[in-house]
Amino acid sequence: VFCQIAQAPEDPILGVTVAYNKDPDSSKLNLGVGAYRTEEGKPLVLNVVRQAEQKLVNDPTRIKEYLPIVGLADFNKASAKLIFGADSPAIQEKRVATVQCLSGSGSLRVGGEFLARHYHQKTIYIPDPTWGNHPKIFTFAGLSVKTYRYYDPSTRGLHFKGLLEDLGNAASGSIVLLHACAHNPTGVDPTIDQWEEIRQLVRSKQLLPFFDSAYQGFASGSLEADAKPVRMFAADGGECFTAQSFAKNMGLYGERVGALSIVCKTSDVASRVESQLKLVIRPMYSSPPLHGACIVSTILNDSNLYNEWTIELKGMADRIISMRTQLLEALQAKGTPGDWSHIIKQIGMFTFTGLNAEQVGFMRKEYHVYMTSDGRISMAGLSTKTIPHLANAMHAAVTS
Ligand code: PLP
Ligand code: TYF
Repeated sequence: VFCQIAQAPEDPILGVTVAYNKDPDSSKLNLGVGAYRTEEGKPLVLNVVRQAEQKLVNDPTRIKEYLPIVGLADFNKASAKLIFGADSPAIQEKRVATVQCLSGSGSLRVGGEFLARHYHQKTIYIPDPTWGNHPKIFTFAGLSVKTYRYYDPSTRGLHFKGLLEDLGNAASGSIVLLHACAHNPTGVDPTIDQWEEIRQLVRSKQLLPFFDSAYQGFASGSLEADAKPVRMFAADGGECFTAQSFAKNMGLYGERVGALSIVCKTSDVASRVESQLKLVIRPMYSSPPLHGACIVSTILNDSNLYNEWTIELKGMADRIISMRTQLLEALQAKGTPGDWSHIIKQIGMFTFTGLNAEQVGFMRKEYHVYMTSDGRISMAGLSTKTIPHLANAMHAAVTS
């Protein structure tokens, strides 16, 4: 058996790191994967995470029992509060079913499979472009994936007209995936006024909104501002799905901690929805991991740690924003042809540079700069020290 099995290709994003690791050049730069790095190029464990872990380790009552299928109750409550807001009517009316899942990816997968089993419409509209894992997650969950226009390469901004047209033409009831903030890979988000128009269209066509919130706090540095679009939808009384990740905003990547929340019409519906989510989760992985949920719960439920977290989070967001300014200034100083102002207009972890696959290939070969073939660079992988090298590579790519 398996003698004929084909070698699978590397993942388009994670494969960039594989190639980077094999490169012996000392000037190499990995701007592929969206993972935060310090100014020294090192992964960062937040100080509040260390403190929470100390508290957990020093507590002799902590045991390693299985969590329930739906995960840690205190974590679930605090996660819903974080994304929907403490004063959210949906939470107060107990209309939200929240289950702890394996980070953002697992939350999307569980939500997708729940919809494939229990929702009358099996089509999900995802933005074009979107995070490369989205179409795969939803297809394997049993949904049928279509796209809506999102990005306009000619303006390097939102294709708002195309978005409204495509969602306007979607069959009533279709599911719509929306990036809550810091759209990956484009770094282009709708304005609040545009979100309001999207919300009205979604509700008038009875589309079902499914938010992917992987960057709360990372876009603007404010947890509240980045949750605004989700809160607009959660506050209008209609249904809303949200997949939350703590990978980036708490730096808990490998702990795989996240949550799926489903806002329902009544508390009775929410409790039946939760009972069905358990039937999705049990045969998939039985129950979620304990450690990451305890860390998040400790931080979110302690006002001192929470405040410290918001400061550290803002520090990460601000460093990324400062990388944007520095990169733009470096290109302008070199007189690199073209308008590069989108570098500071886009938000979140990534800049969608507009460089094409050939230029990306050139930069990898000649400058050992690694990024995804769509021209996305992770701003979090840059530092003041490495920006000149990137600017040289980009300048050469567009002038050679
Ligand atoms: N959704 C988007 C848009 C992302 O960019 C990511 C990670 O990069 C995820 C979801 C999920 O990540 P994780 O499963 O590590 O939470
Ligand atoms: O950089 C990105 O867009 C993501 C990062 O288990 C990622 O693909 C990497 C590993 C993982 C989840 C997300």
